[in-house]
Amino acid sequence: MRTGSIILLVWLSLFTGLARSAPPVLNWFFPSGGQQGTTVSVKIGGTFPEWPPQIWCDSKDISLNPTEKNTLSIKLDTKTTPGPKLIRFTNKDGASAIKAFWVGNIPEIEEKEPNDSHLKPQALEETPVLINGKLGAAGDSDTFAIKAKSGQVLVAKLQGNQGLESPMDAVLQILSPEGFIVAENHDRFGTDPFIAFPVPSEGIYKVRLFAFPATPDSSIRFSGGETYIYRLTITTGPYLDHTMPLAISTGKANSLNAKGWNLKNVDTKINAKVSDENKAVAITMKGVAGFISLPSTTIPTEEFTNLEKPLQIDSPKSISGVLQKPSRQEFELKFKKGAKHLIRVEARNIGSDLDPLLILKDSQGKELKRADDEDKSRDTSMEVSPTDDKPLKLFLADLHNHFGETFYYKMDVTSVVPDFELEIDSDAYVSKDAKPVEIPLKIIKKGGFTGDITVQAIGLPNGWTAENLQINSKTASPAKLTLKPSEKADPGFFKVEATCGTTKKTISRNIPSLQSTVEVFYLSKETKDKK
Ligand SMILES: [Ca+2]
Ligand SMILES: [Ca+2]
Ligand SMILES: [Ca+2]
Repeated sequence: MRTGSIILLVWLSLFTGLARSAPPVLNWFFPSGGQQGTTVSVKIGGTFPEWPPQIWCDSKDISLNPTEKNTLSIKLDTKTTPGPKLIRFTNKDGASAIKAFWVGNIPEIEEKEPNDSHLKPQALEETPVLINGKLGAAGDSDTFAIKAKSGQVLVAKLQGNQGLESPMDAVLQILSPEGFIVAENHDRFGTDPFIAFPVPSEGIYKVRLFAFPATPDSSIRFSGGETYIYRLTITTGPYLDHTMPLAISTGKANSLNAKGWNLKNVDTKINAKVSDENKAVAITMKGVAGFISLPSTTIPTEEFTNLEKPLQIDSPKSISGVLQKPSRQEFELKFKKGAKHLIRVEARNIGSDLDPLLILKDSQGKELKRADDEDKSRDTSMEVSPTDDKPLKLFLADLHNHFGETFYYKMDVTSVVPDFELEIDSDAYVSKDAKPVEIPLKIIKKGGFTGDITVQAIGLPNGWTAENLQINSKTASPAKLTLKPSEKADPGFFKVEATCGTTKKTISRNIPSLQSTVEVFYLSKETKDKK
């Protein structure tokens, strides 16, 4: 009897263990993207208590169809916008992490092993091509062979850590037909490498990649694993790297100039338009490899082209330029006494080689201040508030005095006005033991903001209630928005809105590792065991 009851007890706790809440877990997609106009069979790494699962996607222009377990058929229209599509899985117990599936505009293939040796690489018949691959185990390296001619630039761009969250710090190399390393890059976009190699003579060149862990450990071997997923673009044809200017003005027609490689026979004019709601716009060119996401801005954009004289700035604008000489670029700031402006330079964050340094001088040439790195970034910003009406001189330079075509920058000059931001700390919340959910909102005040803010949960699922949260000048940060579940509260999505006077903001959560933001959050109640 005794033995029997012990067995029963163990069995019961196992059973209740299984019955406990189990939200879906999503680790990766493979392939982690596809070409417009194709249907891709995608394997999903993770655990899914139900199949078919409930799927959330931030875009309506792709269709996701569960087939066999842990597999999705993803259909992409020819008009599907390129870039990251955010996907997560949900059930009554919660939501998985959000991951991105990337839509591109050039043909895609899958990597084929074995390809470790440069003597036995995977041959690429045509470019442009995007290879979906994995550094599947420790020690793996992948090599691809492509025929290239003198006068061409061989471009190789790896996406792994940036946008896919693969835990890898990859290295790219180009090997000559004789097998010598003729180009190597470790990091361009964060820790993801990029190479543009001018081909000296015709032959079969190889592109090789391997990786170290994104979080360094003591191993000296190359690193790998099932999560070491990458997308590698290779081309000897036209490649779009960035545009000039590097931002797009909302509500008007913008004429952009494509910059990159092998663009000699390509029309490099791009016409683009973006509405006020869109924070960014995806830019691709037909038949051209390379994708960029341009930020939108409500201030005028301008390209700094006539470098012979300082560029005059007397009002907010977004200036794009390239540091083409070892000298610094000069601006003349004509602001009124006491007017506050913020000058923010973006370079490394947008793939430029420039490590920006800002130096502010008075009209006599006396240095007032300089700004270099900021937080964890090499990019920088500076607040300027003149003490008289005389113009100020602003210089933008590279910290290491380097220069060249890839030393581009975007410098946004904006007036500092009272404003606020609220930062939300997650994209999914769960009520434990039927208790209310508290959502911390970090309050960020700018330009001496003192206003009152009303925060409201919008579109709560059935059975949930929330009182509006009032934030005033005395409220401690983070403020807490409380959501209360009833006995029969449903799981579902909601948004958070903040109002101050006539200003209304939808609170979004920034996910830099996926180069995305999300503004719908998931709410659920932990399943209680019935004992
Ligand atoms: Ca591999
Ligand atoms: Ca390999
Ligand atoms: Ca790297």
